[in-house]
Amino acid sequence: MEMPLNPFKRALAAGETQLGLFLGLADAYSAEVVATAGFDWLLIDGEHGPNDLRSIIAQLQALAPYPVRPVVRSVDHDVARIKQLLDGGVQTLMVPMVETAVEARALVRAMRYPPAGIRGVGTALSRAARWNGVDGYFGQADQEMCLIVQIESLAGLAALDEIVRVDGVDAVFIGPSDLAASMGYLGQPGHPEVRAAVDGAITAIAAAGKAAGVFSADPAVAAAYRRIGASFLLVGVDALLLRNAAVALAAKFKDDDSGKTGASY
Ligand code: 3PY
Ligand code: MG
Repeated sequence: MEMPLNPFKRALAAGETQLGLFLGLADAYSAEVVATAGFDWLLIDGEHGPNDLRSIIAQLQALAPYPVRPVVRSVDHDVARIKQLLDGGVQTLMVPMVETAVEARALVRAMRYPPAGIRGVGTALSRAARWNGVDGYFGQADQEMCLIVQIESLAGLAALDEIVRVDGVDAVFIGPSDLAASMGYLGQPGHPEVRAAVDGAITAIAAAGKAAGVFSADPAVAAAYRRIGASFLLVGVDALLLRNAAVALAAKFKDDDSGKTGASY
């Protein structure tokens, strides 16, 4: 069978705007519900979301029939864990907390087979190669890999110019929450100094010819990031959508019903 291609990598390279949502519920069934919503990409979160390898693969399988691009965020930089994600079929990997060009180069190598990198060979066991069913897998695997590094600390910002120039880094995603914490503004990703730092980073990434990404659930802020060059955005979190709708519904009926409890349907 043919090599599965990576349309998200191509969309980022073409500068197409990609709107996405965090998947933090760690569930294939809810991922499929979201797949029907019209987002361009979905971030299966292995850093903060309660995911493991099996739940990530199950979500990839659930999303596969839909015209939405999956991206997986790894828990950390660990090469062995990254190898399992790649073998599980992850083609676009987002890695949190990248702070040096050395780290970025190591991540590029983790995603490539020798001689370009150090990815281990186990295609008989890997969904990525469809268990040896993909013709010419080794000749095509590296080029379909897409690496998104996250800059989300003062150290990362200081090294941004070098990191963005690393060959094999396809895109850089700014994490405003961790960046705010690193700047002394824990819980204030909208603080003017944090906003200015995010703006500066997006401008620098775009000027270097790489795709710049960022998270904001505030439509006005997301639009402002787009205007200065962010091309791929996360604009919400599945768990929050569910919770906010549940809170609003509960409040609405409690208000309507003078505080009576219990529900029938
Ligand atoms: C952050 O804000 O720290 C993230 O990782 C995602 O936006
Ligand atoms: Mg973060």
